[in-house]
Amino acid sequence: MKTLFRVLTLAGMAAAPMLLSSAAYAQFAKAEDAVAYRESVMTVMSSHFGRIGPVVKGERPYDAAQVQADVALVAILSKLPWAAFGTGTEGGRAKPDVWADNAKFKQRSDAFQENVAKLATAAQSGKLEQVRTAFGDTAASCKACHDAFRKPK
Ligand code: ASC
Repeated sequence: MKTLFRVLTLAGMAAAPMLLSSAAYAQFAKAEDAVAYRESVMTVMSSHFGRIGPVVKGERPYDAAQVQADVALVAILSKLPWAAFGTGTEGGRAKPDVWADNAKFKQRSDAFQENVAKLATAAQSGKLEQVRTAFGDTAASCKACHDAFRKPK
């Protein structure tokens, strides 16, 4: 019985990443639920990303562990919004081109995620100079996607 439990636990742990990737098929009852989900993720991600800005500008002391913690959250959050841009979820500040030019949207969101991965590597290095460069590249890819696909307020 104990062994069976262990096997089931391990199987559950192995399935966890699949559950995460099946978020790509996430179902939202209403379009507004998808809008609220993606806006919430962006808000929290922006909070943690934004904390690194003053550090790379030299306005706040560099605490490598704190930057790593913020970047770790950004890395997780950066995977989440995309499943909430499914067909029929038009709304919020998303421009119609998210759906009309979805290939470009995917390209921009992929580029952003690649930059976040590089930022995570830079944070792990513990070197502020590397964090500064990767942070700038990531911010540029946030902006590139927003400029093309987010309505101004
Ligand atoms: C942020 C945030 C963005 C990006 C962008 C970078 O913290 O909320 O949208 O950085 O401003 O240019």
